[in-house]
Amino acid sequence: MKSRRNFLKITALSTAAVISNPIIASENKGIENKPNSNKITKPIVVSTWNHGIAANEASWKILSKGGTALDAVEAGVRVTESDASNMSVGLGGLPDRDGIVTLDACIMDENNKCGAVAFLQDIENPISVARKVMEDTPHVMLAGEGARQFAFEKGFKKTNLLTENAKKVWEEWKKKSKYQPIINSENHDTIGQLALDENGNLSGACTTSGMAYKIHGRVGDSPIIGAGLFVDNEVGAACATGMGEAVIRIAGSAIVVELMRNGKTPHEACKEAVDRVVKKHADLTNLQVGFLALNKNGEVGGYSVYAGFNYAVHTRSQNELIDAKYDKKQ
Ligand code: SD4
Repeated sequence: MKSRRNFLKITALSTAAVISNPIIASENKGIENKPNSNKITKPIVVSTWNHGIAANEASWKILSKGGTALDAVEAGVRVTESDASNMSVGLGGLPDRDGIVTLDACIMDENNKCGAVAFLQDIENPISVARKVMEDTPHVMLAGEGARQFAFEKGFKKTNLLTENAKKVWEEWKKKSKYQPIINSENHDTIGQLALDENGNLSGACTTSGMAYKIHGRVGDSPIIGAGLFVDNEVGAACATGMGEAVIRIAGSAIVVELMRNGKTPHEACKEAVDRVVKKHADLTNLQVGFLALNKNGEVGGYSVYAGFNYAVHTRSQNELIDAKYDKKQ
């Protein structure tokens, strides 16, 4: 994601938060925590990408008052979903190749309860619909028109998600694209968020407009439990960003959690999952994938195929952006 920083506009709130907090942005440093069960960092919330700073702020309002990780992650990613200037999540997200914005999201709590929506249209906050699927139905995932109808039944309002700006960008794309979905490492940036609350419970959320200009009906990893997100309250939580197809192929987030269960640090687990992505794909052109993980001790790690992935970490002392370590420069 070479020019991702140009592509993604940081919101005014994010900018303020970045300015007021020190940024660790040193080249390929990342966080490399060693397990230390004597010291648990909690509460803590972590999110993918620059927009994670603003999302973390919203989550922190809940976590700092002793609120649950589940409430915190829902509130956090709603900020990104409702930010029309963000072109990769929720309102204002780039559409599919037919000009239709379709959204994917999932949420998971400390009891292995989970809910998801895929290929959802016309709803600004899919994460909250996913939570309703989790809490009000016996199912895990609703998709497409059924998910949309369910959202209306639950009182969600119909919203036009295609902003004038996103429409203009799509119209430009159409001129050159010949209607081919192009997998481009610069046209997507999901928010995945993981939190550990004061009671030591973990939850996570993941939400996206998916890959821009995808074929109508395409669903990525982000709403798939075990791919875009996985939480096991005994061990830790993980989420993914980047090319969803590659994440699904290795059951990415579930693998990261299993690796932590087997003793890896969050950093080591994310690295090993990335190694697996690299090993399983002969052609790595534009194949960016990043994983973010948080364990029960509040230790954090992130790793990506290519340089450019970053994540925001909010603890009692700060809300900071960290550049993940990576496998390849470009
Ligand atoms: C997808 N994984 O739809 C998402 C896109 C993404 O950072 O994460 N971008 O494939």
